[in-house]
Amino acid sequence: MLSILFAVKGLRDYGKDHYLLHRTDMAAALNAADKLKRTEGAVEVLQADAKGHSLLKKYLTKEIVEKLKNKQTSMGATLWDCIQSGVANLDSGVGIYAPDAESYNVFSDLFYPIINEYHIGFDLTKGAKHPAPDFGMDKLNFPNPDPEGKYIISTRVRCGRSLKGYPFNPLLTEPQYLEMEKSVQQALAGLTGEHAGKYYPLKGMTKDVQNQLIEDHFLFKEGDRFLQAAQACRFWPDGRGIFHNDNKTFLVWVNEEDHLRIISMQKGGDLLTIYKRLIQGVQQIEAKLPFSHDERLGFLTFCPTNLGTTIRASVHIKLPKISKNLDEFNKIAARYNLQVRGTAGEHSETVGGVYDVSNKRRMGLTEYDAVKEMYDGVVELIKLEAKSQ
Ligand code: ADP
Ligand code: DAR
Repeated sequence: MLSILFAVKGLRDYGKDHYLLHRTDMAAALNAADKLKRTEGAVEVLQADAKGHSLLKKYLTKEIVEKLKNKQTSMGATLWDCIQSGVANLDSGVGIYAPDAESYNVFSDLFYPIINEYHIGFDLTKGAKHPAPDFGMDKLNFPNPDPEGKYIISTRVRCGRSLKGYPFNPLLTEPQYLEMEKSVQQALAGLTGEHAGKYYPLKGMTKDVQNQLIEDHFLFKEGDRFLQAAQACRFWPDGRGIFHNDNKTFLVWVNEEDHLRIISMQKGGDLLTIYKRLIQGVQQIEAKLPFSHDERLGFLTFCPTNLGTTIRASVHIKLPKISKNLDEFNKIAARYNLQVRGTAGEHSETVGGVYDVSNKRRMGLTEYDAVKEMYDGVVELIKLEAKSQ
């Protein structure tokens, strides 16, 4: 028991040092022996926290640690690089990230059961393969589910893309961040029509401009402790930024959690217009930049929850009757494979009863299916709200 307490205390102290060092290259600070020691203590730390409910806690066993602790990918990723965030943040929901594309294969004994559980109904251990990309252009039909604007405040559809040949955050060097930013900025400068816009590096952006963009839900938040502990914030804000068109209805995040987050959004519930704008934007960008795609996993991302289609289609919606009790609301949403987030997105609370409701699944279905799953679920939630007392 004493050893567990020391392990937990050590990690808690380690956690503090961790955040102070996130601006430097942590790989130098945490050598291989450090990483191995923490990996060997991880199961005890996770299991000692009674409140923890992460998928990492559920699936990281001593047997898996023994089997994977000395493995490395060709880019040098270790098991510790995958699990460090979930061990430092015991309240994680998932708790694991891939330091590079190869990690999904080298550490598949841990990634696969976590992927199978998160992406409901998709089972890699039974040979499942993510379907080929299909935006469903031949069958788009999403009439506005709330034409009178009684419930839906705004709608957003985003996807993630990784640049082929580059690792993910924990292994990226500062020169790589800068070179990726340069090549993405050049590609985005060539966008035409309603997608044309301007790139704004985070470095040099005034705090007022940055905070207003975040407040308006256009720009990613800063200081996410899960990403910090995953070594996703090193050299911040170098190489990070946002592209958007004049109307801020088409946006691209550069080097936040993923290399690219491509976003289409606007006020109201006109999902069809928003989804079409995203498709056209992705098609323009993929003609200029090679994306990292896997035969079995689909489009590759830093977090396993975003693999496959990488699509998160969401509405900001007010459903005061059925969302009165949040636990109940989450259960209702889960019936339609929907996920409820707070007004400012992940790890946030609701403000004024506005919830971010989106599809949870991103693997084992097509891009069209993922968007339709959100659409169909939101239609049902509105019906339930309308007939509730
Ligand atoms: P992601 O969508 O990239 O996975 P988050 O959950 O952090 O990440 O959400 C990112 C931002 O997008 C947050 O500011 C969130 O409020 C905003 N957002 C999500 N859905 C909508 C929506 N339908 N309308 C407006 N803003 C939205
Ligand atoms: N915060 C981490 C990741 C959950 C999924 N969200 C992402 N990838 N933004 C957790 O384990 O809770």
